[in-house]
Amino acid sequence: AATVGLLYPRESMTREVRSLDGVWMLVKGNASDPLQGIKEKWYAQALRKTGHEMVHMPVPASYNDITVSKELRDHVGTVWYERDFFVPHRWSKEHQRTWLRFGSVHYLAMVWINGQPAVKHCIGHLPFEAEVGHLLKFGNKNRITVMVDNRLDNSTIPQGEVLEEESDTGVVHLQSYTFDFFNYAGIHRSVQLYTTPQTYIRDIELNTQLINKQVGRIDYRLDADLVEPHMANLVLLKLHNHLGKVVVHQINRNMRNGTLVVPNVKPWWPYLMHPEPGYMYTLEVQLIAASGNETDGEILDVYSLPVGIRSLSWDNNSLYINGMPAYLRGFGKHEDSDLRGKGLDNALLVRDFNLLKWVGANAYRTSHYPYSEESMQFADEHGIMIVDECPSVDTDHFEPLLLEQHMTALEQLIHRDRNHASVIAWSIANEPRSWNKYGAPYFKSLANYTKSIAHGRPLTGASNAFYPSKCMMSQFLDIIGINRYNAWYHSAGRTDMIVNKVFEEVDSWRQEYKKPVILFEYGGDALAGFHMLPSSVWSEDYQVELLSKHFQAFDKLRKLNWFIGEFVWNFADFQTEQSTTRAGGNKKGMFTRNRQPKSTAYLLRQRYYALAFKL
Ligand code: GCB
Repeated sequence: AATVGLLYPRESMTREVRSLDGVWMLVKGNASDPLQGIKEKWYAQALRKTGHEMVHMPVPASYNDITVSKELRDHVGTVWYERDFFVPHRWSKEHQRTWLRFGSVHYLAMVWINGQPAVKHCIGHLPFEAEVGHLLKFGNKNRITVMVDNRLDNSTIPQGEVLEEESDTGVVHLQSYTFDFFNYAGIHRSVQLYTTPQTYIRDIELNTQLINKQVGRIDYRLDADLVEPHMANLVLLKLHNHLGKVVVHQINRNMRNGTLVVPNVKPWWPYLMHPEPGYMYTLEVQLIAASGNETDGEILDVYSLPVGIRSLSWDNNSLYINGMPAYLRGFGKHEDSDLRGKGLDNALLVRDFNLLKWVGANAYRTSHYPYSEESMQFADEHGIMIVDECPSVDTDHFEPLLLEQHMTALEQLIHRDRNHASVIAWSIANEPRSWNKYGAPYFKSLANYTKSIAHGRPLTGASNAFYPSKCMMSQFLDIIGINRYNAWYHSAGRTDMIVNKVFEEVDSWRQEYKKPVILFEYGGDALAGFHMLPSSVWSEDYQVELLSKHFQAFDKLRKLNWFIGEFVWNFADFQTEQSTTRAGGNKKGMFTRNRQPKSTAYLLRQRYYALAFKL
């Protein structure tokens, strides 16, 4: 079923938001019987009554790196979260609704309130919510219980396999997967309770465009739930500029859709493409019950949504923002940090955007899953262009059930992010094993479906097929994306084998598909502080040399006008599963895991500023 609702929770004169973030309790499920808690109905009573060991667990955060227990870090199966909370009496008023919303839980979540089922969700990385008023005790203490299952199998996005192996203490379960980032799990983003009136604004969909240099337009579609007897019969829309002044207002009586024409528009521009990048308006939407022809009546619901006004288009050579071709100076990133794992952390978020701007970047790809809604809002405000990737990585075994999940993931992602000016493309997959013969029909269906809901954005994806013709995905894309590790996974140590190779490889994808091309990944690992002269793999010196050789290839490619972006892998070092090819994680970052620069960060900064100012 198509996603409805899920507007980001915002307070207004008709809405309240209450955070359930904080320190919860956690019980680790039985590794050899993950569903024990369900069978024994652990949700029916306080977890402490089950007699199992409980630990404190911060929310939001991954649970893996918080304690000192290897069992919990490497746990495969379910864990149970719980906390108590109060809801005020005033929320029980008639014509009032209460919602429970999760920013994301990885991978599968089942939620109970006071022992009653409230909502469930899978795939991680995406928000979900439910109306919960009927389950709550108003003016009283309530209990919320969340079961989280981190197991990946053949039909999860991404895929994995749970293996049984013998250990010194008996049979153990191991999660195997082929992608390299650690499979962090837990309640990764904020948990909120919020209220809306009974008659409320369920959804808003926006499309923006510049009609000419002076005039912008916003096409909107509203979805309001109108409930007797509080029927709204009029919508009032007000567009505020960044100083809060109303620049356009409109009364809408059809309650569904319309267009706002914005004179003297200040368009949304990417960082360093204009002196005032990331310009955001705020669209205020009011549902009003007016009598007769009057426009002033009772305000039933108000919701305000930030909006950047810009045109986005593309052809077989380039991508255009407000009619200007854009060259993407970017990164592959991860949501990853010390202790928190993939948990949302505002200090990290703000630091990352400060670093992105310091380095002169104007884009990143949300490799390899949807990032937090808060980060999408930041990208809008700072003019950072987002290639928005769904959680499909290393897809293999192209089964119908997987296709269905993959479509659902894209549908939820697009629904969540379609109103962000910063989103310039949807990435449908990273490095699918797409040379397999089942790949073509799979990606044809997936791409057709995604195009039908793409909301004015081109489709892209990151391929690592050895030859362009072997890729079963790229023929269905608008922008070709490739990942290449010259002088790292191939010809390690040979920085004299980069310039021509990269040029020829990228060019061969252009020749095959005649579409714009982005290099979504290139790079090599460097241990911060490790130096070697002459340079050698794993040293900062080698990483610097590897990057500068790539830059030579990019400069040749850029002259051809269809090479539209370079995304170094990776913004920062990140955690991986333990392996002999990873030294305490993946060290391909330009910054360390705690966001301090390596030598390459300075080199990249020189390049990105020079590109931005065409020096
Ligand atoms: C890739 C993957 C990325 C890895 C990277 C690496 O091709 O897309 O997820 O982290 O290589 O460093 O091996």
